[in-house]
Amino acid sequence: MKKCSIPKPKHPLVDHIYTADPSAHVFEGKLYIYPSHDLDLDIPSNDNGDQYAMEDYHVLSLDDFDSPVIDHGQVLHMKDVPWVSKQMWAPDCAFKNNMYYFYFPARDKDGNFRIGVATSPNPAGPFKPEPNYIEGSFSIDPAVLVDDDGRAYMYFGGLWGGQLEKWQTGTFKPDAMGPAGDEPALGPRVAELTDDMLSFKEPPQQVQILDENGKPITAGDEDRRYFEGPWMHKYNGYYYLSYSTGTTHYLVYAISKNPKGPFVYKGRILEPVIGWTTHHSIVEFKGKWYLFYHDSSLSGGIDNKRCVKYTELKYNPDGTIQTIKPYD
Ligand code: FUB
Repeated sequence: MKKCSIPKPKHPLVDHIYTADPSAHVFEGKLYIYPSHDLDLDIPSNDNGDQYAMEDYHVLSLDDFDSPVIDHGQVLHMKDVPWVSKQMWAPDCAFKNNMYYFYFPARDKDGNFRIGVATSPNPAGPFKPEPNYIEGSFSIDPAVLVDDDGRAYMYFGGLWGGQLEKWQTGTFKPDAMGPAGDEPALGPRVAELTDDMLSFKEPPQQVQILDENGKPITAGDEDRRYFEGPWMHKYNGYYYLSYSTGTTHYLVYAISKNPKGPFVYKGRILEPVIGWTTHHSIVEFKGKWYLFYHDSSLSGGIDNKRCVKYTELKYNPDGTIQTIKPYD
């Protein structure tokens, strides 16, 4: 366990390790952040994401924004997960049944991304992995919402290195491409979880994201179409699905009255950050809302050496989110 300094908005939360893809939650009255742990490796960037060669996870926590950040150390390593071959990417954590469930994507022994789960009675881990990945899981970036009625939903999926294009038929097709520019974009997938949080209750289904006229956002609409990094939160009775647009580097959001959609596109949350990827979570803590995100500023712009940051997020009276400029 390492005690770090008191965090400042829009500054790296910690600087003794590289961190990315923060999933923030309030557990036991504190803020817990579940990030990817970027390694200090010099690997050329490519569209397959080979530069993101992470091997383990740490958990960060803070009592409040005027308290030091605690790094709870390594909570899971790939050598302890029998099905994993490499690349432990963006995780999330959920609480139910008096247990913490840590969800993480990684490549299996065939090189396909799958999603696994590991458990702990403590939000800071360590987490004990299930021996196999969740049956029926594929692609990357799990985000789990435990709804007010106790039902839990996993949102996941990412294009390119995340392989979502290759799962359009429900089986892995190594040569499959995404839709043409004028066709509906691929959406993230959603599956309800079983009560024990360890399996899918149903086959994952595609989430639809529509424009203001009720038409599906097209694959060519790269400022608005889904790319990766889904997050789900609730505000004033609406489900807010937020995500990265990948190639255009925005964080955007769409809303619905139903956890499975369809969702209607509403706008931009965060303008592009330093580095190729942008990835986030949104959490309410002590009556205010916060955006946790990352950029590559700590390494001077290297894609695979990122740092988690936070800033306050504000809603307008009509429920829309005020766009954040990361460097103002
Ligand atoms: O950290 C590896 C990958 O980069 C994540 O899974 C994506 O969301 C992107 O942030």
